[in-house]
Amino acid sequence: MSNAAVQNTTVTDDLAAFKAELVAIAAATNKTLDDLLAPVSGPEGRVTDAMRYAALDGGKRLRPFLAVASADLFGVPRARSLRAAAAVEMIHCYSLVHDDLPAMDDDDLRRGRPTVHKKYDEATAILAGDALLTEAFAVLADPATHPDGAVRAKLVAELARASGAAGMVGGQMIDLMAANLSLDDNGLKRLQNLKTGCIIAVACRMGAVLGESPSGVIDTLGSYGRDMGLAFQIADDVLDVESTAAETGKATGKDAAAGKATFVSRLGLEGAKNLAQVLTNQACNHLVPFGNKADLLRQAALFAIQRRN
Ligand code: GRG
Repeated sequence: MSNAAVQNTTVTDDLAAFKAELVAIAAATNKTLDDLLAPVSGPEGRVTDAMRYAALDGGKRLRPFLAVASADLFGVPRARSLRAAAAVEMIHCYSLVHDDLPAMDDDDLRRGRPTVHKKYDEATAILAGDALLTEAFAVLADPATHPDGAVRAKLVAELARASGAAGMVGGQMIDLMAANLSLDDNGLKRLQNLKTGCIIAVACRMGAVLGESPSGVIDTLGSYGRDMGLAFQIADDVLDVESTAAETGKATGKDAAAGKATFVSRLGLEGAKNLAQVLTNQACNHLVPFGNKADLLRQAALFAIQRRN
């Protein structure tokens, strides 16, 4: 790790302001999701119940925070940015529901509770994931998200690209094949950028799109999100080794047991932590043009590597 990179950071270690805002945005996101995913009667209500189980009550809501805090840089009304935040969280929750299925990671525990297929059944979990995925785009396409149809179309295109085969789904495909691929460091970075980084980056990009920012500004926030997303994933690999299921609310130690390359297996614990710190500094450097207005985003980058769950 370069000392210059570490010294270059202007991030304060005091995350109190960030943590308070994370809690406030999480509460507002929960309310938005609760309204958008209203229960329905009739037999089809089972899938809505499963969607609510997957999306409400739990999770750090880091992606909603990033969407809202990025939009705040441009004075976007919260009524709009919270809808974008809810859409990103719906995609994230769908990905967790499908990732937990027996055909993928086969997990029984998520956010400290039984996974959706354990609580309901596999078919219901597949449908709940499908419906969260599609509902996310319905939310973005609604004029309540932004009065300008061109902005709404851009939001839809951004989230679709980040979620699909060239983004998160592509990353998940590589991950499922990873044990047989002998990935090198760059291969592992590419996998994690796609699987985890794309959705984190698009949350930031969507804030700038809502603010009707020029493409250079959208890209700058996306670069922040990409670097902090990779640091977040490295921290996840470290937590997978250093923490317990009681702390994280999900199974730990599974990647190593499956023989998958992780940042810890390739770089060692200290090497992985150092790389996460370098990426955090790099993420913060992208925020320089925004000055003090971006302090919460700086603290979010630090939180991504300091968290215990
Ligand atoms: C099934 C298409 C498809 C994709 C799955 C996101 C994902 C791709 C799988 C999740 C597996 C995993 C544990 C990835 C590591 C990083 C990560 C995304 C962790 C979960 O995100 P957090 O920590 O979770 O933000 P909460 O519960 O806080 O929202």
